[in-house]
Amino acid sequence: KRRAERVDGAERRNKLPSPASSLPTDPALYSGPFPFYRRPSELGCFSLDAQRQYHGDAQALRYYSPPPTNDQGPNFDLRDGYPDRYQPRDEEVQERLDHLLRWLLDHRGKLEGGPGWLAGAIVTWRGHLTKLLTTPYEQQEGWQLAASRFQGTLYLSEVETPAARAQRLARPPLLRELMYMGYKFEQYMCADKPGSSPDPSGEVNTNVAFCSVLRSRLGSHRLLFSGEVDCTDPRAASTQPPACYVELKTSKEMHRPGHWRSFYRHKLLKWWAQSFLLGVPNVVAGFRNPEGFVCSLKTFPTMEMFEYVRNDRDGWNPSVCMNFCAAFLSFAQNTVVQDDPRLVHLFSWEPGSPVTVSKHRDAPYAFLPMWYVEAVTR
Ligand code: 0WD
Ligand code: CA
Repeated sequence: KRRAERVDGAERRNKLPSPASSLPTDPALYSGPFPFYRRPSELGCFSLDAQRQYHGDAQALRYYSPPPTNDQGPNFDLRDGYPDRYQPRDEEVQERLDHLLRWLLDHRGKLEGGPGWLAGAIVTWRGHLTKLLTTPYEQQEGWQLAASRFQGTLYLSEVETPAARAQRLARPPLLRELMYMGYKFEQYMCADKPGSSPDPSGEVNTNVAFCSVLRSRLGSHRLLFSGEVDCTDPRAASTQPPACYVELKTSKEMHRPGHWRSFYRHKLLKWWAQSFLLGVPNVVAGFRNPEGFVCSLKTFPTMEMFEYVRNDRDGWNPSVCMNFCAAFLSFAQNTVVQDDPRLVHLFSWEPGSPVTVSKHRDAPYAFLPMWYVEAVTR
């Protein structure tokens, strides 16, 4: 009996600290100094065509081609072509990490940092990291992230929450048109070739995408992620990606100081998080009037966005965003210890609550496809 107790005690002492069961998201808990974030470097890219088929090249990359600035300014009708020249992507198809895994399968043997690098990395979409960055300030929409460890690497893939799915299926017609207008703006601002002009007479097909694949590091967390890039600026000071990339956005025209304040507090936070992660230096906004016309453009350098809220007590702080993201990645690394592509830890968050975890096996949460697991295992 005494021996059994001793063994128990020894086991207890040798046991690794059990991971926390939840993670708080209050901004006040993450207001330390800005953590280390390695300047993202592009490892490669891929394209998705009009049929949403993968190509291991830059064929879908477009070129920034703003209207000449000598006249009165733009007059883009964002509703033109809706709905007859609109081919929206089928949102019922859950692609999860598939396209990024296809790229990784083709390039994993030649990654810089050597063969061990990937085993210590986190693989995900940039959009998932954006959601983590904005979590301490988000008051509307929760999220779910599925996590699996496989050959050391931690893979993170978003799961559509039941609320988000319900909202998507009940999306009001005006909101559908507003989504189209964002893509139409891209068509007015981008050309297919470096020297040419935009052609707004064609179709808007949201299956088409150009994705950059990058490497970075947040604190001790190695990152390999991919993000969709709107266009490259052939006249940018640096021709080296991601420094030549431009993000395009539309937003409502603003007329009162209160409108601008609210824009800085909410929209600019999301714009900053998305472009900062990938290293996109400029976001070009088109402001649309109530009739759906863009009559003014404004460039927001990503590194200057924080200045608009620096002295605002209800503003956001980049350090809080990055510290929370680093804390979540540590939380996930410490929670997902078993190496098993069929095992999923589901991290769930709703505004006003901490991040919680649940454990699942196989369908519907397992997301690493068999073609990937088998190809990497052999
Ligand atoms: O599996 C999933 N749950 C998700 C997959 C969620 C979000 C995106 N994706 C896919 C998209 O289909 C796309 O191929 O990942 C790729 C984009 O990844 P990302 O760059 O990490 O995503 P994000 O930064 O959220 O969005 C970048 C752009 C958007 O631009 P705006 O200006 O609206 O932020 O990607 C487009 C959109 O143009 N985009 C999408 N396009 C089609 N379907 C989607 C989507 N679900 N989400 C974003
Ligand atoms: Ca965009």
